Amino acid sequence: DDGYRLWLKYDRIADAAPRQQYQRAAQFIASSGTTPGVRTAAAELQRGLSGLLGQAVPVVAAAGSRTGGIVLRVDAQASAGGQALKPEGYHIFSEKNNLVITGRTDRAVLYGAFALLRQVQTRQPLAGLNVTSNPRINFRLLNHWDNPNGTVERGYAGSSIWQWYELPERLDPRYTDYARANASIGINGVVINNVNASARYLSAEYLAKVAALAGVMRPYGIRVYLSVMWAAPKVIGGLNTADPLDPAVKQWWAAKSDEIYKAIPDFGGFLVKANSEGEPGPQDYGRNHADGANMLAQSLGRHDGVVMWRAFVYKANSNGDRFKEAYEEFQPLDGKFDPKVLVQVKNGPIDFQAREPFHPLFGAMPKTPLLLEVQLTQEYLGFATHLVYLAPLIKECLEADTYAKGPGSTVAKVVDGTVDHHELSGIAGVANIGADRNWTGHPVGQANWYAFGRLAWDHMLSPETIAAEWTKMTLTTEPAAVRTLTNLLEQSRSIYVRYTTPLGLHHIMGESIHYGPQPWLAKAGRPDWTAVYYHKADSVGLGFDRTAGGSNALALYKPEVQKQWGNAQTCPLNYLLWFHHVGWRQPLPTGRTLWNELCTRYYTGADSVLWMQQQWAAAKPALDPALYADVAARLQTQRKEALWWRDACVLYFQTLARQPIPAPLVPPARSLADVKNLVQLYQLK
Ligand code: BDP
Repeated sequence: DDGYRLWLKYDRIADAAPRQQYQRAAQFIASSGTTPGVRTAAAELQRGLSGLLGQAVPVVAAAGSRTGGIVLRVDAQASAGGQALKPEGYHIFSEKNNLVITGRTDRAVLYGAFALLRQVQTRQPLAGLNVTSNPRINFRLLNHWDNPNGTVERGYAGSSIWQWYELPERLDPRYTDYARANASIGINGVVINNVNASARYLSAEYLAKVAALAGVMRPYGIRVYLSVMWAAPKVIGGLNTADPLDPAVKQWWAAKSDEIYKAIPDFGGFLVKANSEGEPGPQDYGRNHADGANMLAQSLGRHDGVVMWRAFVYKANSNGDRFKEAYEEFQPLDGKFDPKVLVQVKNGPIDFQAREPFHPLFGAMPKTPLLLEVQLTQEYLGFATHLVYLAPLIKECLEADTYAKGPGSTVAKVVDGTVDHHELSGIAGVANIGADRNWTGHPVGQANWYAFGRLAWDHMLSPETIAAEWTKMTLTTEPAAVRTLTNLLEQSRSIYVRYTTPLGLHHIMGESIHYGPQPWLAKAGRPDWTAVYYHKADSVGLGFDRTAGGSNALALYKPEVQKQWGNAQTCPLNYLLWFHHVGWRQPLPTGRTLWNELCTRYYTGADSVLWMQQQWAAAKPALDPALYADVAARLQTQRKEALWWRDACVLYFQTLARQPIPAPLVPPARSLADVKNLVQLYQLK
């Protein structure tokens, strides 16, 4: 199994008894629909069911008097249990011994078709099926950090899947499989290019290519979006300014929007990274983010599109606390954004670390729809080498309580619009997809793509449910193996945190490449790109004091949240060093001192990778041999590098803590100089 088919495997069900039951319930597919979406749904059902059931399943125009089939029905009035469905929501129910998949739009029916296939793929019964499902979030997007030259920023699965030099004439069949995979998990939009954007995409030449891609995505309910380079009016428009208040600039964007919608009538809109990490933006002209976002939103005019404006900003050479900077720039702009603007906020205040407290902007901008951005590509989580299932990380953020409107104002409810009654709601995952045959490099990276889509559709789903679904659809349906693998996936993220950044440590990874440990990093292009800026280790202790006695970043949160994290004695250990500078000899609730607890976590974390290897090995009989071997080899590297992290961190922090590695832990055999050499090697040009 080369992994290309992802979770859409559709192999014949080996067990005769369940197969025959499904065969009886799926003898035909009735679809009178002529719209592309319904045709797509019928084709996918036919493909999936024929494969799974090992027999041809015909598509007919109408069920007539036949029973034992599946009926697709777009019905503008469709409702379920007296409740109107959302435009993308579906209802599956039994009627006259047929299963009906209905919804108000053809996209809804397509999602219902994939839900039915999932039911079969995960071996759930079809008899008496009655499921209604509405997406909780409206814009469910992948963000590709793909460049026009085919590279992918922070991509670890090969080059970009977009073949710009072949477009628009040749449409790689892979685009269709990509669209199928996304539709199967409810993703309805893709931003196809890097936020560090090239102006190239806005040229007529490239818009024709983008339009060709949009044509592939359309029948799958997926809209295409573009990241835009703020200075495009200068770079390709011949203007000498990109000032958002300049009439010529406004006119340029309005004309550009018209041109885009002419080529792509269902174009989704723009994503903007401005005045961040050297990218141009409205501040270059003394304007603010709202000035920029609003001008762009207005340029969309009557077209049905949105502007997603990123809040990932931190001023150059800031001496304060990077934690606070996005808040300080954006919170005062609440209420100033055009209704077509969503502000896109990363899950945490720093940058996609293995664990971060939720971003303080969530709950602090009630008048602005905030779009949650999470990272699926494992920039800080071991690239495509370490097995880390991300649903627990995403879920931890979604479930965090902002207390914005009293208890229960979770990030999920801020994002889905229920807390502040927003119509626009969105979530984006920075894609982990590349041209590698298996799409994600690490085979288990596929689970992160899958889990993102499922959580975007329904953030109430548990990471466990999603892991079990993905495992059954992708790896095996053998019950004991499913249990073992689901548990392995679920534990993997907290294990990664333990051997890399336990107790709330953050941003101590290798410079620039963001791989491996470099806690000693003290000099970089900016102070907030070093490690020492974040861990603040000294002879007294470890951790960033963000209480009132320190940077006071805690004050950005509601009092209830401050209470939960503000006291070093009661702060949950997972967040301790995010908010407190703690003495090395300070006893923790575990009964160990900070130093001993730190060592214990690094050691048990690294040893847990041995456990991961054992779990994977235990499932071997149920797994495809090639896939088994691939992951087993990656786990060997993961074990080696977990020890690398452990040794680097305990040896470096020991130079400040000046205490022995507590027994029974065995001190590393290598020296700090040895590990530093290793890290340097990985950074050689
Ligand atoms: C950081 C990445 C950088 C991205 C940036 C962003 O290191 O490559 O451009 O985020 O999100 O994590 O804009």
